[in-house]
Amino acid sequence: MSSEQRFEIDDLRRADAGHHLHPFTDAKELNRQGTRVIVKADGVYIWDAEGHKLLDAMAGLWCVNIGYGRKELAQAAYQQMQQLPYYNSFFQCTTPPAIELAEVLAKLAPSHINHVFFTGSGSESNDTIVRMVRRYWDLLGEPQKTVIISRNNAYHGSTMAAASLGGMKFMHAQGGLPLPGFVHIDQPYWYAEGGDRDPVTFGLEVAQQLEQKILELGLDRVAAFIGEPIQGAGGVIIPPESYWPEVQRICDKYGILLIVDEVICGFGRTGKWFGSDYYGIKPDFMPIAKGLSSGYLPIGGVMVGDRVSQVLIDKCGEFAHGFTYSGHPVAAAVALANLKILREEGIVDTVADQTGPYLQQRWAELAEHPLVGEARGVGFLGALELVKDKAKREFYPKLGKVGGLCRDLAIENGLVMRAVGDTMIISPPLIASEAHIDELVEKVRLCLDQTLQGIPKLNFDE
Ligand code: PXG
Repeated sequence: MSSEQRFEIDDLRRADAGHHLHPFTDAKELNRQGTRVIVKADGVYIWDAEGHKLLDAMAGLWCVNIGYGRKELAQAAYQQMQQLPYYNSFFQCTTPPAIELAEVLAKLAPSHINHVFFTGSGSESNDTIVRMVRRYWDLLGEPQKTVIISRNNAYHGSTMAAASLGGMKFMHAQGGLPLPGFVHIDQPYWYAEGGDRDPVTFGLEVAQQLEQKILELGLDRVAAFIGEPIQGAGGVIIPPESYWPEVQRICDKYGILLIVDEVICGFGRTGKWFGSDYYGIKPDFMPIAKGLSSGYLPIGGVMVGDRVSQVLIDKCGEFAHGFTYSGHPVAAAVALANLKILREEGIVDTVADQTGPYLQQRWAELAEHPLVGEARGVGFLGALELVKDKAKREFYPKLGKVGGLCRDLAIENGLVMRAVGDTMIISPPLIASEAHIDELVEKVRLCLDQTLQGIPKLNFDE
């Protein structure tokens, strides 16, 4: 695409409204407003078809870790497409990029994780895990161990099994979910649900719900627990420090499998390669996607720990599962180029030692704003709780009104920031500099001021 390319926005919007069904979108509402058409990007910025420049503080959808416009990834795709655009990994075949990527991932992952099963997305990764978990227990002579325990307000994808793993009530309300075999406990969301308990006590209590649920269902039925190290789509929910050690203890005590969803936290988002490294947890499975290719091409995978991979390898025979695009050579080549940049440019360490602490320091300053009840973050993740009463941790009525206003103002101010209810969230590209962080924080502050001014005009009765 040349930078001079012109877009007929009205034609594009008409065609979009006529033929394109968008994900997680109210189509009637969107078609009334007209979609925002993004036409180019560079570094931490994106541009829409009308020429507006926006600082993309969401890194696309939590994925463009190395930032936009890296020619090395385009080159890797171009070369691999000329050499071999496609071949599969079925029927005793595979391709060099898939092999090399598996080896690189095994080196990056915690030392007890040495295998990967490739998929096309995070959702496919989680569906794959459900099948692997069930197969694992079946092979060990416990086929009745099928239940996976997850958390309310978790997000693990949109396919039937992944949405069942997830704990989004509004998703379950459509299509008769969750499927049988998926059970949810409370999330470690202290700010909204901790009441008057201190965070450490609350973290322990919600972790111990796992133990109670195992005992209630019967250990003979419970196969695994799944959680994101930090919930992303749920609102950048950072568990109290007591939470993950207690979950690990319970999984170890009862021998159930631990699935740590790294789709957002993986590849540097927390300042470590994986959220599991950040929290010192030892997963049996890590679903990965997004930052694996920085979103340049769709690719995901399931990192499988030795405990499970040895059983699958030794006892399974054919594991009857796979995707046309498992280990796609072009996507794998792009992922390799992405990981090379992350490693050679020291991007993960920079997030850990320099820009991450700087972002967190600047982000924490926003807690002084009259609208902000809490400013929290880890690495390159951040959240602001917009509240009516800071002391009582009380939200405005009709969650989403104030957040929605703030998000819309952000767009007007040249910033992509998301609202989950009244929680504003960010997940910027990992290459954002201190100057970008300053720009981000100043824009957020302006949005907060304007939101505060706009609240009296909101109709909370609608
Ligand atoms: N696990 C986690 C933790 C995710 O965040 C998935 C799995 C599914 O990945 P795929 O590649 O199938 O989309 C995700 C995806 C949002 C939002 O609104 C977040 C995601 C996807 C769509 C919207 O924040 N995360």
